[in-house]
Amino acid sequence: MSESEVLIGFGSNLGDRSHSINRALQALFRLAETSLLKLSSLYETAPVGYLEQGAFLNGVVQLKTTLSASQLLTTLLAIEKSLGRERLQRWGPRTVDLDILFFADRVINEADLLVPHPEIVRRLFVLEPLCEIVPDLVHPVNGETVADLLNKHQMSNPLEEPCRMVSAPLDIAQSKEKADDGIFYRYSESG
Ligand code: A4P
Ligand code: MG
Repeated sequence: MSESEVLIGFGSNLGDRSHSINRALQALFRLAETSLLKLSSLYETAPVGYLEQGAFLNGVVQLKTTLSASQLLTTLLAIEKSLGRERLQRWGPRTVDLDILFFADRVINEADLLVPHPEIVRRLFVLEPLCEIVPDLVHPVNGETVADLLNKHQMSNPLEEPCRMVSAPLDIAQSKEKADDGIFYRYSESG
């Protein structure tokens, strides 16, 4: 059975955002075919795309999985749904959004799945947490590292509001022993 290393971006801007993110990570963590490798810090970020909505919490997780890319997508959509996600508006508010950023070094162009995620290079809220955990990862389409992509993005968008780190992740080895806790970040909405 072949295993792939994948990167998933997560975001939430509705309700108890860190609670939704902790639950989504716990659901990923519990998948039999999957283990967690690295987890970024949690960042608070200004909304991109549709601006009339609340701030997001964003981060990135690296997994090892024997699922195929389409099985992983189906699983992510099911986790989003189980956490109350309703698709009301493109780029609009969401309890939790899970995107496949990279799936090994594969390039996938299917009707329901684009990998690497086409927006990576334009999104500070993805590049910053990615760079924290996998700065040397090479983008399989343009051949540049994540660190270079972040650097370029920052040079061409000097006025963009920076991501604000709000919580370091709990040690993953520690979380493995306490899988039932489902606490990956300790962050409270009231600050
Ligand atoms: N899909 C295709 N490729 C992928 C992929 N690599 N990973 C398809 C996941 N899904 C992929 O997604 C619609 C369909 O995209 C899925 O059913 C899948 O078949 P969606 O999440 O329902 O649609 P959406 O979120 O409304 O639109 P989209 O384009 O996915 O939006 P994004 O890219 O998820 O962006 N600002 C900040 N600061 N932080 C954020 O997290 N997020 C968004 C949404 C906008 N602004 C944001 C943030
Ligand atoms: Mg999405």
